[in-house]
Amino acid sequence: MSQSGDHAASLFSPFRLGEIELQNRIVMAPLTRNRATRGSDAPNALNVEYYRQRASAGLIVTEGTQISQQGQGYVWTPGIYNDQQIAGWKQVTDAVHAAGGKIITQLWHVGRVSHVSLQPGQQAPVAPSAIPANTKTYIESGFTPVSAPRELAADEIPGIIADYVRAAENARAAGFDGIELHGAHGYLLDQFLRDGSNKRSDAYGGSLENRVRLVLEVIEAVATVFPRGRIGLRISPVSPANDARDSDPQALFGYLVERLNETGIAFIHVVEGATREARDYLPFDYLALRKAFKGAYIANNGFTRELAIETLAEDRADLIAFGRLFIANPDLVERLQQDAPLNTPDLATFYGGDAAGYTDYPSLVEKAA
Ligand code: 8OZ
Repeated sequence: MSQSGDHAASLFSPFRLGEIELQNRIVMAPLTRNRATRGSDAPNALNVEYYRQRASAGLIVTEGTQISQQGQGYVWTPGIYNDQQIAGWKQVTDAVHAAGGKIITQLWHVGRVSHVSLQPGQQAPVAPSAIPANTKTYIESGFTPVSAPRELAADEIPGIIADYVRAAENARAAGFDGIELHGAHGYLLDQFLRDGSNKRSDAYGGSLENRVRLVLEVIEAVATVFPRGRIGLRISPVSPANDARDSDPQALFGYLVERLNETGIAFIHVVEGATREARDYLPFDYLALRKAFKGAYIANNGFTRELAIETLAEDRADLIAFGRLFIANPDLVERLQQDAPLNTPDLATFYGGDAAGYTDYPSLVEKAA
């Protein structure tokens, strides 16, 4: 029998992720969709329906959700820093739980990947160092280069950590099963990790120990709100997304994982290769990270059914996160189980808009009707 015949079952078997019981090994990856309520950046009924439709995933990781207005980098992304946003998210978690699913939120601070029009008082975005990223964001008027950032003063860092703590408290109040810290794709935490964006000479820059400091401090701070078994970190070791660069990613992420073991967090969620592009973009030993890390390993980026099954069979991951396939297939789990054909995602409706290309992809049942 083919590998998919013999080993497919593991993809659909339950898994205990730290303290979270999952019904299968399929994770819905965090996906930016820019459909929060305009003006408040609070989740709304359309967002509730979108997540409810996808509740058969073993675990949903919400789209990146800014911990503060300063942490926002794109228009119409949801926040989790005020009561209206908490109330919106509560509707989402209630709907997912009622449908038998589990959902954690991805806490996000974009750092230098922002635009003055999104920032409090139209100020410059913040970063470890005053180095602009060579990347674009989108604002109401469309795609635009990001604004030049200013360097964070050391005495501002406790305020950012406090924003993470408030966001974690809000996530708990909103009924989430846990939190994922967005440490990938060239956003704030990743900017601190990497020597291409972090040129600081204080305790947060220079040595590996100093560059991982902020991530570890944020973890310790949010661990006062959620148990460690409900906290994870997303990383993208070689992805060039948003101008992320480091002179030695293998050493950096190898060291980070050793330090993460001391924290006892439940998982790392690893974007393998270049985000949305080649998995073999640059050589990197992901298996070394998996083996070094004591918690669970969620693998992501460009997975097919076949590769997911093979990856679990070879014990290269505990869980597989699918992004684009979940955009187009609300019942992805059912389709993978049946090895049924998949709907094709429509790039034109990924970012912003209404129900079209968001909640109107048909399930197998709807298609048959
Ligand atoms: C696509 C568009 C905007 C943001 C990421 C949060 O790359 C994002 C994102 C993706 O992690």
